[in-house]
Amino acid sequence: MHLRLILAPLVTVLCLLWTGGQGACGAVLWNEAVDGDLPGEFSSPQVVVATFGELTVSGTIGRNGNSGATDGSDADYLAIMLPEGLEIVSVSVEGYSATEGNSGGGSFLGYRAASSFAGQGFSDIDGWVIFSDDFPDLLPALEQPFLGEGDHAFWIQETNPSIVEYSLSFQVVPEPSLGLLAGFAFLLILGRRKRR
Ligand SMILES: [Ca+2]
Ligand SMILES: [Ca+2]
Repeated sequence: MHLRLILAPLVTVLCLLWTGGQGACGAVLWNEAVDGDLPGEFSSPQVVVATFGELTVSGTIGRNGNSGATDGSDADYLAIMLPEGLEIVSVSVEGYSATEGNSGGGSFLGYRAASSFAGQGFSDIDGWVIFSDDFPDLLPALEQPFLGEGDHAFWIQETNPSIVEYSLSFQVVPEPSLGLLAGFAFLLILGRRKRR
């Protein structure tokens, strides 16, 4: 298991302890029902700045009247700016349902390590995945062990004649520092001694 995925639950526990178990580390990064449709222009994604915690992005794609997808239906473009010292260690699908029509095997998500896309071809993306409601983490499919500081653009669309509601959860944690690694190693050693 990747070290960052081992550390992520530890950081989550520390976060809950820090906030008194209120779960205040979670936040809505974008909710189309409140914030409006994400842009359909691949060269101008909606830019959002990530913070520490579980960040959700919720929206609708497909034949809902908006545009930007390769078939003319609704595409959503989002660029997450990760400040120095933070990492995205997983992107999970929290919700996925076709409210109209049949979405087939899932919907398309393209990724590029940039603030925008130069086009809508496969040469314009660094990775892609067809996602549905059974995806605990999209990063392995995108061949990204984690996303570090900087800009990360996401292109979400549905190409079947349907309307899909989706909700993605980005887990943002501090990048493993030497102190955190030393502390984790100490806890491991302590745990092994107690088991003896
Ligand atoms: Ca949308
Ligand atoms: Ca859109």
